[in-house]
Amino acid sequence: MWSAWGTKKSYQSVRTEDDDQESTNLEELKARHAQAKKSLTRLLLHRGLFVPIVVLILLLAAGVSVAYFTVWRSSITPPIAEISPNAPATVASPTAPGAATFSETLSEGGCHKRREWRTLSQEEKQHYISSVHCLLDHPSVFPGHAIKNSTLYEDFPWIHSHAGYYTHDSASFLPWHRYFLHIYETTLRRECGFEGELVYWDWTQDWEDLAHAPVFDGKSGFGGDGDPQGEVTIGKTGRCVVDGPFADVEARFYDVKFQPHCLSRGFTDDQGNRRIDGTAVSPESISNVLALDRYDHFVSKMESVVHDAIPFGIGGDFQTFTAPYDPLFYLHHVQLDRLWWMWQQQDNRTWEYNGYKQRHSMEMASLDDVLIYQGLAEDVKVEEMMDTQKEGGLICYTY
Ligand SMILES: [Cu+2]
Repeated sequence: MWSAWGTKKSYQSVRTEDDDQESTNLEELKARHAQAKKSLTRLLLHRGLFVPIVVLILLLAAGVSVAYFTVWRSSITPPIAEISPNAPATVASPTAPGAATFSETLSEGGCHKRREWRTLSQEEKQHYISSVHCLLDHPSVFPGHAIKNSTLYEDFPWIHSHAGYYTHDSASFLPWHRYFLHIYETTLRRECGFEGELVYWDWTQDWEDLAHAPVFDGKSGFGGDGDPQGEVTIGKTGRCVVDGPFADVEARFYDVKFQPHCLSRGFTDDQGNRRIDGTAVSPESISNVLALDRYDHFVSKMESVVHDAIPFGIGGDFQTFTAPYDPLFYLHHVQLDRLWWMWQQQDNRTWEYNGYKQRHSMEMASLDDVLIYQGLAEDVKVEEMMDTQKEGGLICYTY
């Protein structure tokens, strides 16, 4: 036979010599094997074991097939919860990859920095948008309320048009909205897996052509103007927003009136020009407002000049007290909050607070005043909203 160190050639020559002997052995083996097979079959039939063994083999084969099919199916089919027939194709999962980059914005004080919309990556924009959109899939926190069977998304315009109404035209305009934004942010995190911070729209960068700002992008933003060919839904110019991820938003209220309609905007003028006047949010206008040194003067100009320009320019839902139906409301108000924060940084004005306590009231404002949220969250004192980085405070962020 072939020795371990032999070449292939030497093996072949040895094999030729042993050929006859090997074929004899093979015949003998075959005969023995046939004999053994016959004996075994006879034994099985004789003892009545043949049928139970065949059944056992068939059962085992079936079990293996079912297990294999289950594993294969789960590898190609996502869980049912992920297949929502109503989810728009442009909306990614709230835990989209890339979301984690939001968390790399810690300031020196350990609080997160809020950023401008256009500095976000595509993934971060998608993550923000899909987190906001997710509120539409959650039930209202007000069971048995006037907005029964509504969504968590709708709770925010509801509270803004009720409790929030009284804070406009008063000192509490800024602190009330500061906490309102915080409630929104924590709701997004808790209910929708949001991993970032709220973002702002710095309109001073677009003031010369607000109507074409990146926030209105139909693919990477919040959709554009209402359809100029469409019918007027609300107000004088509000028409259905038909592009972007929020074109499916159904607003049931217009201010305090029950008037179901599509999310609407209207900034195309009678001549068909898409235009929003940005004079009030130009860098010059903003620096004039930031130069005011009394809180009551500052808050008044902030609301009546800077704040009003955007909702009245965009029109539709945004221009009334149910403005938070428009997702841009939040980016606009974070920018207003940022300007207040900038104003507070000058000359140690963090704790400056004066003016009238609330709308239609002649009572003077104080840091002890309570800001009311009617159950959307716990009420808080104005004092809690003055420093965005107070140790042990309710809020922790910077710009
Ligand atoms: Cu408001």
